[in-house]
Amino acid sequence: MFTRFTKEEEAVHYPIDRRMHIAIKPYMRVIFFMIILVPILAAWLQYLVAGLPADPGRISYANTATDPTGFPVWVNLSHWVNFFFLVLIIRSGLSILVDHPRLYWNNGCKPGTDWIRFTPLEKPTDKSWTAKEDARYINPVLGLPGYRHTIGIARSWHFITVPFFMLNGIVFIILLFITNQWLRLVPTSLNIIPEAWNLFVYYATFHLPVEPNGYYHFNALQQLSYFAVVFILAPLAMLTGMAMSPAIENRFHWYPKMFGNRQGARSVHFLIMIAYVIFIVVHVALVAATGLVKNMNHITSGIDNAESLSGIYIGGAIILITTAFAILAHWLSWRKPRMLQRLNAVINGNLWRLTLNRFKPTAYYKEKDISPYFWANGKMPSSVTWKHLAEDDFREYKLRIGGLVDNPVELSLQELKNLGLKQTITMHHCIQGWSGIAEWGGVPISQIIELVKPAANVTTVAFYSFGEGLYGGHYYDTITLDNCLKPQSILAWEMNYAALPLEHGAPLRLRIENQLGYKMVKWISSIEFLETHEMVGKGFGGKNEDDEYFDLLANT
Ligand SMILES: Nc1nc2c(c(=O)[nH]1)N[C@H]1C(S)=C(S)[C@@H](COP(=O)(O)O)O[C@H]1N2
Ligand SMILES: [Mo]
Repeated sequence: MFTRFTKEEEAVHYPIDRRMHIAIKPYMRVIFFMIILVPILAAWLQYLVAGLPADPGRISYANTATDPTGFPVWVNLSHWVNFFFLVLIIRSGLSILVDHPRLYWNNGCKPGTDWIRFTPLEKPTDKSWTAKEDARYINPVLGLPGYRHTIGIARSWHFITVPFFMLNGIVFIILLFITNQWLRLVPTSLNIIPEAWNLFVYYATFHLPVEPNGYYHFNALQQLSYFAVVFILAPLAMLTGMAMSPAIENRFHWYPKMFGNRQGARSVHFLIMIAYVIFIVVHVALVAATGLVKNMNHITSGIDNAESLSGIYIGGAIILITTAFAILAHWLSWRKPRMLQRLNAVINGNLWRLTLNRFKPTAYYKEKDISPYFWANGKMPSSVTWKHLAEDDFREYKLRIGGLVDNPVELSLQELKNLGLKQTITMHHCIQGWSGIAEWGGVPISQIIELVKPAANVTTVAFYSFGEGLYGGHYYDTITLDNCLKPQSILAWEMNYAALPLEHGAPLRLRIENQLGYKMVKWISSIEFLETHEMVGKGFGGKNEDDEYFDLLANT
């Protein structure tokens, strides 16, 4: 409706093969089955053998003087604000997910070791298969912005909305504890566990227990699940989200280990989303089954009344607004992507530059950590020049280094090697979601900087490739001078102690370890020192930033 694709964009975003297929490994299927089925079977067993347990509703729902009364405006407001942002976060998250439609429990992401994949395709073994080719299509009704390989815009939506979601949550929790409303959510007695179980036996066997009036307090199962959503799911979602950031992983190596490893964090992040979706479905079903009109009045206007339809109208209006915003978001995604990209950079790029970027990335991986597999990405150069160079093992290769420097040079591979070798073992983070640990050897960019002597007004270094971008034109990216000077920033000709393979960027590629993979230009042809990144390409700092609206990172 609001999307206008050019031919090239259509081939990427709206491919012929749009099948969605979910394949879960048997061992994970068994685990999910157990988690869902075992409690339900136990409930049925108890019901069939011993009958329904005493209805906890009759025992403990007498109101006491300390009970919070009613729903203050801030509870209702934050409930719906939360709903509004959660929808945006889940939908943009789905778009991000299908850009690398596989989840793993290991850092190396070897195809076949995924525990779930959202693609009908196994990785082909008879031809090269890049992560970009592996990306899948998602319907724009489900995903924001949907279609295929729209991760740049999807990330903008995800990261623009997350701070609001967090802020809403923080304000909610603060208000919860400065009033007595926390008593609704936080269990104060261990009795809640057997009580919740008894209620579960009711629901699982299709019985409705006596309901407390939610105006004063919730039943035990309701309290436990609301508690879990606010105090477990939401914080875990934030922590696992942060564990996927290269900027964090490279400085605080222990951090993703809280979830096993970086891919464990990504898998848990996904499972939290699933838990949210299951919660929403059950929550809405029970709200409807236990007195829709009254419940809607509680959570909208805050009145305890089972006749007035005002709650239905207000709730309905909020759901309509959320849907209308989804349509607006779709329009913005395709008509104003630059605005979204910039807004994300203003909110998160600056935050990131002012905090994490001040820490130096450190190396800590050992040889034993090297991944047995490493995805390749990007289009191999099709240029005749590069092919000729490759046929001759790059003996004729000359790296041109120029721009605003006192001493422009052209260096052969051997001359580069004579400058010195630095080896690091690091984790690579592709924006699409996969990772891999490899050894990289090459010359620190700081050495090159010393050699060419950039002018005082240089802030940025551009790296140009022999290869092309997704929509044609030379691939390039820019790195700030500050980042180039970090010890982990190297021009690499070695991968895993052997010559850099052609598909991974021979003869020379960039390694900037606190950045996402797309900043690390492969098949480098030349380097240029610049006053700002705005002077090359479309001026956004790189081919992906120009054409695919990828994060502007430090280029704000
Ligand atoms: N020239 C060029 N360099 C590129 C790309 C590309 O498409 N062209 N893709 C980037 C991306 S998105 C990633 S994740 C890494 C992948 O490096 P690898 O193929 O060694 O895994 O290369 C980066 N460098
Ligand atoms: Mo990437």
